[in-house]
Amino acid sequence: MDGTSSFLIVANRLPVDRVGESEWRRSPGGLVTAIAPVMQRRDGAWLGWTGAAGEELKPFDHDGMHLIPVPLSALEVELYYEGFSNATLWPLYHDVVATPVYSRVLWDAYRAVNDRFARAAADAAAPGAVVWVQDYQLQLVPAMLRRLRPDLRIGFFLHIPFPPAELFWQLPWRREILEGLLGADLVGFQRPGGASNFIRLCRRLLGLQNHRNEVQVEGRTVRAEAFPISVDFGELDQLVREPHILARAKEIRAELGDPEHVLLGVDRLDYTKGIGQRLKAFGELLGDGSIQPGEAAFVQVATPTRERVAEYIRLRNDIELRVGRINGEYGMLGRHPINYLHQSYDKNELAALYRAADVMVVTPLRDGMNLVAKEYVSCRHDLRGALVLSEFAGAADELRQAYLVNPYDIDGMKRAMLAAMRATPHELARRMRSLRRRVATHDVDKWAGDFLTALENG
Ligand code: ADQ
Repeated sequence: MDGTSSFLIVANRLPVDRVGESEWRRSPGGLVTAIAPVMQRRDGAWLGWTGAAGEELKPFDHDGMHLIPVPLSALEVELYYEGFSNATLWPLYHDVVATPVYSRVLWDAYRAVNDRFARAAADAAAPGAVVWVQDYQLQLVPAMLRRLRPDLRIGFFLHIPFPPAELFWQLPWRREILEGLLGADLVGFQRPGGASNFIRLCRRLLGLQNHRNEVQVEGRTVRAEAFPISVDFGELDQLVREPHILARAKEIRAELGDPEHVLLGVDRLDYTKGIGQRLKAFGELLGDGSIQPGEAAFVQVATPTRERVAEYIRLRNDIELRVGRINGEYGMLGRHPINYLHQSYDKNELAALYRAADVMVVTPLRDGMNLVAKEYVSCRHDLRGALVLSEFAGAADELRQAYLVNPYDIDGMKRAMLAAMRATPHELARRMRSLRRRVATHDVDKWAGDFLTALENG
């Protein structure tokens, strides 16, 4: 029997986190903010996992959104989520900066969980509903869902990079993944390069015909296109003007000993983010005397993430060793050049940090977009502050007035950090004005609107 929702989001996680025993709180983050109003307007539902293994919950309402939990067993969390999603697809799609694990057991779990999500979506969707599937954990859902419900309008958005054919080719299940995505009417990517990689693979691997960014599959047209995701510029811009944020930003600088330059990194502790490379560059600036101890402080906030996956355990050890070495060598009693925080922060504290930082250092080795770069820009209406940004982040396509760097080039990063620290207020304002114009006119609302318009009118 068909369900009743005319608009459905299908994502690995539900947009809520548990607080206490039975209370829920809306998760922070752009996707929820962008989509919540559409959900409320359209009698929408959101299908996803609660984040707790082995939990079977009935659908419930929260914050004007209808939420449909999809259960995962502890073993499925290990094989589908930590395994195929985060130890196979994640490194493969990020330039194989870590070695992907190819295992048939993981693949079987991925397929089984995707099938469960597709069935739940088929049950929840009203006739002719619009269904928007999110991200790399659910790439088989579009085709599985179309088989069950050919009446639906199906969109898919990939939040991470889509790799070049030469890398994707490694995947033993490359055909299945491509065919899974081709179940959608519209496949969205962060960058135009992702869309063209996808089209090229459809041609070479599946022998499909294409006309520009459209491929023909079994009499249907599938469109591939870039929709760069963004942040809620207006909300951040307002938040950071509040007196308590400004006061906290001042306090942060004082706590750091009021150095001339505060540099900041904010990332999940992930090997794609280039945290080690940026700390190495900073350490060398201290080592070769380009900056004096006490002149600059580096704050690195690294959110704990995927802590049971082997590569992440290794990475944490590497980073903490590096931080310890640099602080040991260049610190003074009570003053460390690197303030490393392996913690998650709330949005007020993050906004204050953004406001306190003279140089925001965002140097991923590969990143779908990188929202931190756009959040920083949104928080600098004072037109101060410099953004050092990796060419390998999707955000580099739009934020052309950042200090763009190749994170593999340590000397280049050192030069960019120094240039950012030494820039005149006039130069900083000129760059920041242009960066802000871009983010203000291309916020997360526009992202969701553009995708849904293309899906429904395509
Ligand atoms: P992520 O890899 O998680 O996202 P990013 O885009 O930077 O990377 O988003 C991280 C979010 O988490 C930001 O909103 C940031 O403020 C927040 N965050 C980071 N560290 C935090 C901390 N210590 N405390 C609190 N919040 C913290 C994936 C892709 C990206 C893509 C996004 C959205 O890898 O390339 O931009 O999805 O599509």
